[in-house]
Amino acid sequence: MNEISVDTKINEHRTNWSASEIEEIMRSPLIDLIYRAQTVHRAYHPGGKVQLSSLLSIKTGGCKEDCKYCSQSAYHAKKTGLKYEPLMDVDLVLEKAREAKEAGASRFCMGAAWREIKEGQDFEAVLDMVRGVKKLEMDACVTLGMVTSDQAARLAEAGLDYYNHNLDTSPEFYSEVITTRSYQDRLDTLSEVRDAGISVCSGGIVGMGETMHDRARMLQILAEMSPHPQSVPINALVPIEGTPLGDVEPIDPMEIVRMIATARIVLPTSDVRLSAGRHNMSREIQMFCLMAGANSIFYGERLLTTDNTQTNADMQLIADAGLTADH
Ligand code: SAM
Ligand code: DTB
Ligand code: SF4
Repeated sequence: MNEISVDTKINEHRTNWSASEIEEIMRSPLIDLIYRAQTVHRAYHPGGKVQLSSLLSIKTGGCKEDCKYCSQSAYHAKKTGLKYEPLMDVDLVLEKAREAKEAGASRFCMGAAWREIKEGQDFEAVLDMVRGVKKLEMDACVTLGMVTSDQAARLAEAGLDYYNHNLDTSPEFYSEVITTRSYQDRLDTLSEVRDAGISVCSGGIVGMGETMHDRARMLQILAEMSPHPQSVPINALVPIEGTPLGDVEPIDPMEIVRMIATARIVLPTSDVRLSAGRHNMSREIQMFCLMAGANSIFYGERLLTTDNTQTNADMQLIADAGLTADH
């Protein structure tokens, strides 16, 4: 990739974006949007690297939250038929981490279908998992629901690099999707994570019936954080049969490209991850997302409860784009 110069005055790192400014960018002519996103991307992330994170569901199903998109909520368990699985053994998790590393992932993300962390045996086991992943010289990431300051401090002490907790959508649309915890709860968890010195991984989902304004609002709130979240996953809704959002009409894939490009522009230093939903996207759309500034993907054959793209296809995609995997 050749480096091109960028006017950093126009494309600077800001925490005072308004939602309407962001929406205007998102709706701008596609070629202008992509050009601007590429310009920011090359200035802030030279080198053409794609970061690879592997996911593992360490505790599956039976969650007390009612997130309408999620296969793991106990509210939809009868209809989804998802099998509940208790917390996995530490050794088995570390075996999976080792496999992910061998396949080329640099980060291992462990997800638990918990509303919040509870002190005790399970939390102690998760701390051991974090320590084990660090011993493998991988970045460690967990997503465990809400955390207290004490729990965040213990995770930091164990060596945790990233904590994933998504805003999911705008504050205005949020109550259409989740009613069992508030937007403020999410922001509070993110503050605890930040204050503990752990890098924040926070993004959301497109394709749940939200407007472009909702998407811009979510990006505005992420961009208000200081520092900006180090990692921003953009998920396309994976429609799961039996969930309330299981038969939502899929959005035009170009809207995902627009979301990625806009995230790249307003969050210039963040890693923007093209996350769930790639399985339903063409190779060309994924390529477009990489051109629009995505510099990270979920890598590995499974996400949490659904399939992801095959690893060899991902390696081919990265090579064909003229990029390289960041090990
Ligand atoms: N229980 C924890 C929590 O919600 O914070 C951690 C796991 S949860 C599955 C992590 C994130 O995955 C959600 O916030 C949501 O953004 C994303 N996600 C879950 N199900 C999804 C789906 N069907 N399609 C797209 N994204 C999804
Ligand atoms: C995130 O933003 N996406 C991941 C991760 N954080 C934990 C989860 C995607 C889940 C997709 C649906 C599933 O496999 O259950
Ligand atoms: Fe539970 Fe997380 Fe799924 Fe919501 S997204 S139901 S909190 S596992």
